[in-house]
Amino acid sequence: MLIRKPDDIASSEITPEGFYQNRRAFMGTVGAIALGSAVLPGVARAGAMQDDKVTPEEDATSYNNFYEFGTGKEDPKEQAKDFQPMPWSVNVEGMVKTPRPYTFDELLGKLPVQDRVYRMRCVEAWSMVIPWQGVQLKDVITRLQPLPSAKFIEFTTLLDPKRMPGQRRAVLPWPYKEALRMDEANNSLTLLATGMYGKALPNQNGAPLRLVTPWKYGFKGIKSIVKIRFTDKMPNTTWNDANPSEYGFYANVNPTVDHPRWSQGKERRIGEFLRRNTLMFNGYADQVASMYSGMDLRKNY
Ligand SMILES: Nc1nc2c(c(=O)[nH]1)N[C@H]1C(S)=C(S)[C@@H](COP(=O)(O)O)O[C@H]1N2
Ligand SMILES: [Mo]
Repeated sequence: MLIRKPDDIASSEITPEGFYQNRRAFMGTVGAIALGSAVLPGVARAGAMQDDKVTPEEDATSYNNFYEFGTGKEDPKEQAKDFQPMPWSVNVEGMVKTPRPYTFDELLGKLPVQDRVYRMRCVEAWSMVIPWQGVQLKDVITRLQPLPSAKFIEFTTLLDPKRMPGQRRAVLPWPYKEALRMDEANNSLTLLATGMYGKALPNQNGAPLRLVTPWKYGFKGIKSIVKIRFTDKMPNTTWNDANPSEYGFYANVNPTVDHPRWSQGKERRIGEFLRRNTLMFNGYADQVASMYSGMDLRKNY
């Protein structure tokens, strides 16, 4: 069992401890873009609803899923603490004007910085509210100029068992891959995040660059991206490869479609005691539902 049932998550696992260590190492490296404009939780509220309080930074950086750094929720903070994300480059491949490696700055530099507070819902039925900094993926796509024939965009995480100790065990088919349909990628909600809580992205949250799609389950939010590929065929994705009966390509948050092993109707907001109802498309239906009109969302899960 790769993903545990929500009931298996002990409350002791969400206790933050010593989370500030190692943070400063990243300031001034990837910080340039992430800190381009200051944001404080509670100031930039775009995307969050009234009763959504920002999750304490301690929790968001000490209770993580990042199997490249261990399968336990507290493993990534510890096992990623010496990871050096910079220098970083992203290989752009496939149906695109100029396939080539891009440096971090070539890919993201000078694009408008976004501050977005998003609800994030893990398939394991816990959720958080995170203030992200990053760029809209659609701005990156415009810069890269995919060919009109491209229908999907695929992302791949770094493969380097020396730097990512979790990859020494075959708990998932490495490297981790995710993909979006091109209209999903060009939706205004979709971010390539470089920071959170006004700081450079911590290693355990996917430094230096990760995907954020708040209407989809968390596993779509691929971390530490080293490859972007444009294609006309629906790509395989890691969780779908690992367990096709449990994880589909679309992964839209849908409280009416249960996971085979548990209900998706409710969620535990990290830091809260009572469970909340999970909202269709995680509450972002206004912005995303039209992309799926005519699709059977029970089949296309
Ligand atoms: N490369 C990679 N990306 C990943 C994962 C992973 O194991 N490896 N886990 C996913 C899952 S299941 C979730 S819920 C989110 C968690 O993001 P967070 O730790 O920043 O909250 O990252 C996603 N991105
Ligand atoms: Mo997840």
